Amino acid sequence: MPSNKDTIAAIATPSGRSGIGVIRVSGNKSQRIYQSFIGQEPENRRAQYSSFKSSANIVLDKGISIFFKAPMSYTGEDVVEFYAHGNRTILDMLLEEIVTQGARLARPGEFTERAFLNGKIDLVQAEAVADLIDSNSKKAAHSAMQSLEGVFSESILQLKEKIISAKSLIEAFLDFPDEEDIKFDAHPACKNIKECLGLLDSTLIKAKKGRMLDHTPLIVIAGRPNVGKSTLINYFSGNDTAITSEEPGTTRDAIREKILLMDRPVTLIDTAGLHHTDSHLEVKGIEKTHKAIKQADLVLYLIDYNATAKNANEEIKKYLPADVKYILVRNKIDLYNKKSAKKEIDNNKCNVSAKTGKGIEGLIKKIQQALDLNIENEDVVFARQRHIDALKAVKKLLEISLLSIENEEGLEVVAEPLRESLLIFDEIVGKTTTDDILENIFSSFCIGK
Ligand SMILES: Nc1nc2c(ncn2[C@@H]2O[C@H](COP(=O)(O)OP(=O)(O)OP(=O)(O)O)[C@@H](O)[C@H]2O)c(=O)[nH]1
Ligand SMILES: [Mg+2]
Repeated sequence: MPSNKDTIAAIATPSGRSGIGVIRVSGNKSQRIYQSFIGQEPENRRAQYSSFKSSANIVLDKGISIFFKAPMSYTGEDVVEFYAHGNRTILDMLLEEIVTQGARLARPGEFTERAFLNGKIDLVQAEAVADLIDSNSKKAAHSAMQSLEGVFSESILQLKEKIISAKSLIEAFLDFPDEEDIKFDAHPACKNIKECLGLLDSTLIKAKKGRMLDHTPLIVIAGRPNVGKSTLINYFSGNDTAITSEEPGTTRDAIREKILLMDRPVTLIDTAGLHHTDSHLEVKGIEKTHKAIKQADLVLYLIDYNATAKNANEEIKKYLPADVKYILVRNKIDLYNKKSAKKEIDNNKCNVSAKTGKGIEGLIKKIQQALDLNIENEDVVFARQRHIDALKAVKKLLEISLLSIENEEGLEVVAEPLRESLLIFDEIVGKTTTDDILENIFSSFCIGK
């Protein structure tokens, strides 16, 4: 049975060739393992260049090792890191040797789990470590880094303190026996709870926006055959992702491409043209188009520039479910004379040429607006769903408490929801937690972190 007392080891860099590969060891056997590898006692936090030798005195590799004495280490335990050559076979040999010296292989996220259990970081910060590693845009990385630095935990603490003071204001009156006839002054407690609700609302807005950073929106390019769908995906991806041709019905399968739109990753799907056909293959492709449209966060519905508004409306009605967000994109404007090209100011309409790139910048802005992607300069919190759910639960409890004050219910009834919300805050930062929650959080980490 694995225990928190075991010394753990893992390769902390991805497999494949690289300049260096890192092996990390944590636990009370770290010092002994260092000594056996390097042949001398470690100096705390000093980089040492030397051979890494097996217990049979064979040089396995040469590199740098650093020993971090507890508690001033990532995990809070004795830690040693070996920086070897980035070759999987070498790293496997070194790891095998470390295991023979008494360490066991670490589970995913076990180093960070120990950092949490040893009080080096709270649970929100531990989650931020994984979010930072998984982040796929500058904004996401920046927000995860802020959480790791404790910004989100600090706002949780502020909320908690406000509730504690509201609760103590109420509990102070609970101590007076009824006969002393001292009347409860609800005003200060109400003020605190209302301030807390205001702070909670702004934290929830930031957290919900931050949640978007974790979601890669799906944008489906749809329309009748030959309107330029594949040409558009190729323009966005900057390469020949899809075959284009003047022959209608060229695209048969849905083609996915992940791109960055103003530093935000989005998935684009080029689809088979929508129309009535007897071709068995095309029918299969069109079924996939309908499926993709249903899953889309946004559809770019392409029509030819000279299509009438009536035709466009009929197509939209026929092919797009009512609840799907879409932008009507008139393509091939390069083929039409300037006079007839009117500027589209409508938010869900846009004129472009997928061939020349004309109007694409405007289309990108409309996509950003439609998907609310434009959070580059906004203050967001890289929150997880469990944080949002917890904050919402606290909001409900505070509202119940306020209502109880207004209804002049007993002070015990007023204080109880405040007590419950404090427990929720403790769960967010991991002051109280269950094995299931920890297992859920740390199992999604990579090995070696
Ligand atoms: N002039 C001009 N031609 C375009 C433009 N976009 C696409 N085309 C041409 O229109 C034809 C059809 O383009 P595709 O991108 O293959 O059209 P599609 O909608 O993917 O067609 P299917 O896959 O058959 O449904 C090709 O010959 C393209 O070169 C544009 O903006 N201007
Ligand atoms: Mg196509």
